[in-house]
Order: sequence, then structure tokens, then C-alpha cells
Amino acid sequence: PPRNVEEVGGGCETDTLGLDQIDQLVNGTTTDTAPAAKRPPRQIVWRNVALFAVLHLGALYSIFLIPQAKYQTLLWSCFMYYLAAMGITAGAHRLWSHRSYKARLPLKIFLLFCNCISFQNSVFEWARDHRAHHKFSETDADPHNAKRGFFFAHIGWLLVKKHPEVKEKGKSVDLTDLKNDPAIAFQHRHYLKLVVPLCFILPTFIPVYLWDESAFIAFYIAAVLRYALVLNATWLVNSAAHMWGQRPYDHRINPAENMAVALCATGEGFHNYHHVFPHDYSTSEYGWRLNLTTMFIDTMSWFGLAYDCRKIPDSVVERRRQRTGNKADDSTCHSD
Ligand code: ST9
Ligand code: ZN
Ligand code: ZN
Repeated sequence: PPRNVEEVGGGCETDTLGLDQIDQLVNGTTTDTAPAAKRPPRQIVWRNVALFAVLHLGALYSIFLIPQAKYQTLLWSCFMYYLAAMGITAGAHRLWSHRSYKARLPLKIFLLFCNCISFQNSVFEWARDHRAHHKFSETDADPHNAKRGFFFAHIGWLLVKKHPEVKEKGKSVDLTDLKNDPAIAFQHRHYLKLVVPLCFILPTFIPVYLWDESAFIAFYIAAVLRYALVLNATWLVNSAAHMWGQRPYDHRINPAENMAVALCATGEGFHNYHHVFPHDYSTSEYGWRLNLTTMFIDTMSWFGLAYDCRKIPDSVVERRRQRTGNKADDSTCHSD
């Protein structure tokens, strides 16, 4: 069963912002996000612009192929979406970025396999950026600072060089656990060799081999469309869930409870809760509500493959809700 932990987990890198820091941010007493004019010139990475344009055009084209696909291919594509999602949510996010539960080696290997299907950078890079996102949330040191607008938080941050503050302040983020993990190091070292077969070739090969699907249709639907959908569902957590929704746990921060995002992102849309209590293995006050990832981790616990799941006690959540939660229907987004 999940074990209880304190509200703020004692100086760990992935802690929520301190209250003083939040007050500073909310009251604008710090230059957390420089005005656009003062920001260093934007350096567009044209290779990424071209690759993401091709991917999204391919995904749009794939939609028209859906009526021609065999039903097994469509089910397989949903299954690949689920596996890729678990590689991000149960793997890169809840296990490796936040250490919100522990996993035995077979589960770690499975999650790394799923993580390669999702092709969202190695777990090392993903967790490094994500820890910076929590530690310096919505400042220039946050890789996808939502105060720079929806487009930047969603995909724009992957199309330009990072703000110097991300690299400078990012040095203070503790990554010792990731550096000491041989499985993470292996995936990082061999990333491209693993990702191309698992994100593109495997999803195409199985439908062709097992139910005689056309390679063209299998590639476009199970690889291209599925990849683009998982990417966008993930990016919505950075964009939409930092803008729209309720803030019952802390009304002074932008991350919000967004049910549509929770649905697409297999349980990762309860983002006000998650920024206040980042170590909760469910990333939500609740268990299985709109949360396929929590169902997955609980199932793994049942098999003994996941353990020490961290859960915030109800009394701590309630105290925090009383202290900083929004009382009225406040869905205001704080922007500069
Ligand atoms: C993708 C990732 O899509 C998506 C992540 C989303 C996260 C969402 C989180 C929300 C919560 C969880 C919800 C999950 C929901 C899932 C739902 C699923 C259905 N700290 O990066 P570089 C230093 S990826 C410290 O190249 P540039 C470091 O020294 C898509 N230091 O910066 C580094 O060197 P090295 C596929 C840092 O040159 C050096 O800087 N992938 C940090 O400015 C250079 O780093 C792509 O498209 C830090 N945080 O380039 C690739 N960061 O690495 C996209 C950097 O040697 N990326 N340093 O140690 C790129 O091409 C480049 O990173 C760039 C920036 C152009 C964006
Ligand atoms: Zn966030
Ligand atoms: Zn997180």
C-alpha cells in the first residue's frame, strides 16, 4: 500500500516552490521572466522546425488513412499510445524525475523500453529538464516557461536554443541518482539506436507481420500519428494545464487541475496538485480517477514490481487547501 510522506519532502530537488519564493513570484518582486525585449535574441533551431513540421503534416495525412486501416491496426495503435504514455508518466515522470515510488529491475527495463517508444529524449535529459521545471517553475530557468505563452510552453521551447538561465541555474539541480543509475546511462548512451526501432519500426512491423496490414498504413497510423498524439498530449500538460483549470491547492501559482488534459495524458492533468505535492505517486489527490498511470503503478505494486509508493496524507492536503487554495471559482492565469 502507498506510504505517507510529509507535504514538502525535505530539501529534495523536486520540491515545490517555498512559500516565500511563491510570494516573490506572485508579487512580482523578482525578475523571474525577463520582458521579451530584455531576453537574449531567439536562436531558432531550423532542423527541429523542419522535423516537427514534417511530423505534424504526416500526422494530419494519417487521419485520412484511418478508414482504410484494419481494426487490429487501430487497436494496436491505441496500445502503442498506452505503452509510450507509461514510459513517460510512470517512467520518466513519476519514477525517475520525482522518485515518487520505487521499481524493481524488470519494471525499470520495461519502462525504459516504453520510454523509447515515446521518443521524448533520454530519461536523463527529460528528468533534468523536468526537475528544472519544478525548481524554477515559470521563470527563465524553466525550460518551458509558460509565462512566455501557450505556443512556447507547448512546442516552441523545442524549436529554439534554451535560455542561458536554464543551463546556468540548471547546474544546481541534483542529478546524482540519475548519473549513478546504469540503466539510465545505458539508455542515454545508446538513445538513437534504441529509439528509431522502437518508436517507428516495431509499431510498423507487428501489423504487417501478424495481420497482413499494409506497411504504409501501419507506419502512418501506429508510428507517425500515434507519436504526434502522445507528444501533443504531453505538451498540453506544459501549456493548457499551466493556464486553464481550477487551483484548489494553491491559487497563487498557474498550474491548474485540467480534466481534459488528465484524460489525454493518462492522469497527468491534476497539475495544481502536482506542483504543490510533487512527490505524490498519483500526481493527484485521488487514486484511479482519470488516472490510467496510477492504475498501472498499483497493478505493478500488486505484482511486487513497484513499492514504497509515496502518498500525501489527507489531513496535509486539507490543511494546504484551507491555507492557499482558491475559495471561489478562480481560474485566473497569472501572466506578466
Ligand atoms: C519532447 C520532450 O517532446 C517533452 C517533455 C515534456 C515535459 C512535460 C512535463 C509535464 C509533466 C509530465 C506529464 C507527462 C504526460 C505524458 C502524457 C503522455 C500521453 N539543466 O538541450 P540542449 C546544458 S522531446 C542543466 O542541447 P540547446 C547541458 O550542459 C521530442 N543543464 O540545449 C547540455 O549539454 P549535455 C523529441 C542543462 O543547445 C547543454 O546545456 N526531441 C539543461 O539550447 C545543451 O543542452 C527533440 O525534438 C538543464 N535543464 O538546445 C529534441 N538543459 O546535454 C529537442 C541543457 O551534453 N531538443 N543544459 O549535458 C533539442 O533539439 C534541444 O534540446 C533544443 C535546445 C534545441 C531544444
Ligand atoms: Zn508544470
Ligand atoms: Zn512533475
